[in-house]
Parts: sequence; structure tokens; C-alpha cells
Amino acid sequence: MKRKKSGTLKIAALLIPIVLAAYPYDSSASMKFSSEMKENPGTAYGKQAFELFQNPIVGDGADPWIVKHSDGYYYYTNTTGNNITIWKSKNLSDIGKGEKKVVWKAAPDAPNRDAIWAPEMHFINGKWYIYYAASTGDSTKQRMYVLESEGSDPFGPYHHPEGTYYGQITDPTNKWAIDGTVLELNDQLYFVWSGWEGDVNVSQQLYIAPMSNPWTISGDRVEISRPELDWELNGTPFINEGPQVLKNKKGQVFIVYSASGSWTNDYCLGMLTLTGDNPLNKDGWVKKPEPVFQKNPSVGVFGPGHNSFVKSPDGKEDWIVYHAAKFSGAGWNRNVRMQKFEWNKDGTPNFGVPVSVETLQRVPSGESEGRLVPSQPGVVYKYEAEEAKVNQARIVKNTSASGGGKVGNIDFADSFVEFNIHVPKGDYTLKVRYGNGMGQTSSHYVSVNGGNASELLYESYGWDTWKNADMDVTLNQEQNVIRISKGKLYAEIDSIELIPKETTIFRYEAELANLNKAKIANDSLSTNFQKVESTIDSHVRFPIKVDKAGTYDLKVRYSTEVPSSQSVFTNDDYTGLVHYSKTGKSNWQYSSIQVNLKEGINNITLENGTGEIDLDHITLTANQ
Ligand SMILES: [Ca+2]
Ligand SMILES: [Ca+2]
Repeated sequence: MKRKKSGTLKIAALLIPIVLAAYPYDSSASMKFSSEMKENPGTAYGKQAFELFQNPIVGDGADPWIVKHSDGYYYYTNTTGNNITIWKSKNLSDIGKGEKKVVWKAAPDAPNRDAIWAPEMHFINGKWYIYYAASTGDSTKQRMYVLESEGSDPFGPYHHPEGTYYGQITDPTNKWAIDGTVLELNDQLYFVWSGWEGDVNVSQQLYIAPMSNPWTISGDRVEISRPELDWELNGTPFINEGPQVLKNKKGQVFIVYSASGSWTNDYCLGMLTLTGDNPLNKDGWVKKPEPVFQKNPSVGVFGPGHNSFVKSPDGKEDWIVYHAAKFSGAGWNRNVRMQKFEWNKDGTPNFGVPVSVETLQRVPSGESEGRLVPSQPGVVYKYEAEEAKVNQARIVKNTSASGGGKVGNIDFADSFVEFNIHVPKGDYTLKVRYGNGMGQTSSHYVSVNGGNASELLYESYGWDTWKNADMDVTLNQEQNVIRISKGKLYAEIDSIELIPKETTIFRYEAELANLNKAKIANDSLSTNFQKVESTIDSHVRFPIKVDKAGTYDLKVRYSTEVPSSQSVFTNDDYTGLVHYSKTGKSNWQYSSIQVNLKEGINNITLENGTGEIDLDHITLTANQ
């Protein structure tokens, strides 16, 4: 996180008691944002508003590989070091919580028993093949290996394919090799991997070779890429690795690969496009001169790379799954994230930029049936742990944490973090943003104004992967003290939020609305770290639900370089114009208009703009 932002957060939390979410904040971090809203009044409950998730989807991990199988499940694996582990889930967004099984471990004396890296599962001719790099543990001796399933169950059992030496798959040079993947093109299989030209670790190239079956390379390797451009040359040795095959609707083949040192902030994705139809022709692969996906320091994303591609459950959307450093300079301390990507008119993929881990994203299409824009409380009080009173614990600067700091070493019986809270009396949801890397549930004790302590449990997601744990608190006075003390095992604290139970202001993010001819962009100064860029043709439609019919104050948070306006339609009736005075880029302001809403579902649409306008969110407040 940027320092500049931390200042904003601090001021917002400490000096301005009620903020119409006028600052970026995290909400509902760990859990999906489901609601009990009715999709259609008069029909049965059950359909939900669409759900949201936040990255990471796996709290500790690197080299993610995911595949959607015909049985309706996603299968996921990542580097675990000394075995092959597979996760299984119906949903992409909760794959990290899926059923999990170690499907293979080498014999103690096997040459492929350790440094097991970047496994990939491929379903070929009715069987699963798992490709992985391994050695005896000396990673300067890595080679590629493959396992074959006995049946069609991804959970195995697996064995070394017949006739192979511990499942090794190699070209005649038998040089250092990692990150192998399979390209299927015109009924022919090709193996693509990252390897050394000779026997010295100076540069990792990408190679391709033909295969005669899923475990045999049947020809010489051909180099198709080497690190040569500035953005491929950060860190030594120089690196091209993690090749991944991507095809567009017309069947055009791309290889997206990772470049620069995986331990650097500059690890990124590059792309090769196959021209012609012979992938063994070195000159047929054209490298894009710029990276296609790279760090985004403005929202605290560093070293995004080593990806995998997958479709949403209904097949309508394309998603990229990748790992990133947990914070600037975190090196190999990484977690796994995902986001949707689009296609350009020329048929090339457009991955955009990596989103903040604090951004709430829609779950992939097909995971949720609903289509309402989720309402979020318009009033949130946020306090950073590093600004609180800390006893027998340590304040640590850390860019993975909000405000740039966290409290760790809450290790002793008398360790605590104490927050002075100034809010209206009432019932609140207390959200504690914690980190737990213990591998099992830990806890803290929470007490309010010196009262009895309640235990708050923290699921384990990895250190510096922040999640929220919630509890209800009643604050009987305006000035309150919330003390969070050591509980079971260990955990760190980033911040807390207090959300009034009786909120009358609700916020709806523009980037979560239904958009037509409008574009989502990252913006570190907008709520949810995203905004919508709308033009004169754009329609931004908010299907929302309110409990009571009546007149509401609709506020639009916008910024614009030129004075303009948009028409507001409520349930397809013209309501009026909302006017936007010139603010300058990302200088967010509110403009308001009164709208009449019926009980239940309403559609609010902003359209017919007279210029280019950036929209952050809308809020609705019922008039008395
Ligand atoms: Ca913090
Ligand atoms: Ca927003």
C-alpha cells in the first residue's frame, strides 16, 4: 500500500466519524458476500445476489495450475516441494478450501524425490498426466517427469508410465528442465518447457519438441524464446519460464510465459504468438515487445507471474490464475490470485493489470445465479492496529497490510492491542483483519470496555495473507476501548472495522454493476480500488433491492475532466439529470438526485452522458 493512502485512511478513521465510504477500505474480506435478497418479489427465496470474493484464493502457494474437468469440478495443484497434491472444488473462487489429496510421493531413494516444482495436470486420451520438475533436492539438477493415472480419476492412483525411468521425459540433450507443459495442435502433441542451453545456470530459455505420446519426446528441442528484452532481464540468472498455452476462439495459439527473476518485484508475463501452423519453426513464434501482465505498485501488487488459464463454470468467461509476492520484496513468499480477462478485437488476450487483494470481485459466471449489485454498508469505522496502543507486541512496517503496518509478536499472556473507539452507541459488527500462518486455527480474546473477553477464531491462510474474522459487539457509550489479546497459538493484526448493524446508507460499487460500453479500471483512490470509465454511449445499470418503498437520496461518486451530466432512469422511467462539475482526474466528488423506489428490486441506470466520466460508486439513503 502507498504511504499516501495510509494517511488518508488514518484521517478518515480517527477524525471523521461517519464516512460515506469516501476512502478505499476492505470489507467482507474472507467470506463471500452472499445475501438473502429475493431475486423476484413473489417467488421463492433462494436465488442470491451475485457473490463476491477477494484474492488470494490460496493463502500460501506458488506456480498454480488449474483445470476444469468434464465432471463439473475444478482440479488445482501448486508447488508443494516433496509430493503432488491436488485440490478439488465445484467453484474456482474457493478452490483453496476444496477437498485435498496427496496423490503421489516418490520412493525415498528415487531421483525425483525432492524439489518437486510446478506440477500440471493434463487429461489426454482418457487418462491424467501430471508433469512436474524434480531432482534429489539439488535444484541445479532439475529434470522433467510425468505420472500417468490408472483410471480417469484425477485423484489417482498414479504410476510411472511404462518404459520410462522414474517417469522422466526428456529430449536427447537431457539438460536442466522445468515447467513442462503440453501443446495439443492438429492432433499432434508438443512438449514446451524452460531449460538451460548448456550445463551452466546463466539463462533459462523456452524450448519446444514433438511428442509421440504423453510421456515421450520424439524429436530435437527448438528454442522459441530467450530473455533478451529489458523487462525479461531483471535479476540473474536471466529467466523465461512457466510457459502456458492459450488459444483464442479461432484456434490461434499463444504461449504466455513468465520473465525476470521469480524472486523479484519485476517478475511478469510475456507472450509469444504462433504465426503459421508449425510450432517447431522457431521463426513462427513472435514475441510481444511489452509484458502482458506486470506489477501494479499503485495497489500493492508485486511479482505477478507463473499463471494458468481456466474458464468460468458456465464456460462464458476466461480467468487467469497466478501467483504474486505477498508484499514488495517478499521474494518467494507468495500467494495465489485470480481475475477475469478479456479479448482484444484483434484476437489477442487482454489481461489488464493485477487487481488489489482488497478489491471485491464478482465470482466467476455460473458460480452464483443472482444478478443484484451487492449493497455494502455506507458507514464504516476503520482503525489501524499500528496506530493503536500496543503492549508486549511489535509494530511492523509491511506493504501487504493496510496503512502500511501491522502488529505482530502478540506472543505473551499479557500481549494486547488496544483500540480507542469513538462512535455512536449501538450494535456493531467488529471485523478483525488478521494473519494466521500456523497451519491451524488460532485465536485472540476480545474485550469491550474491560468486560468479559470473548474468543475470536482465526482460520489459517498463511502469514501476510489478510482475512477478516467477525463478531458482534454492543457499544453502550460513545468512547470505547476494544482490547484484543493473545489467544490460542499466534496471529497478527492489520486493522479493525466497526460496521453499524442499523445502517441507513448503502453503497453500490459501479464496477460491480451491469455495464454496457463502459470499462472497469483500477484506481487506488476509489472505493474497492476500482472505477468505471463511462462515455456518452455507456449504460451503467444497478439492479438493487430496498426494503421500503419511498424517496431516496441517490449520490453518485464521480470524477471528470469536463463538466457533464448523465440521465438517471429508475425502473426505465426517466428520473432526471445528475450533474457533474469538473473535478480533475480521480478527484472524487458526489453529485445527488432524488429517486423514487418501490419495495424490492429496482433498476437504476446512468446513461446518455455528455462526456467522459469516471464513476466510483453510488449510495442510497432513505429520506425520512
Ligand atoms: Ca494496518
Ligand atoms: Ca469503486
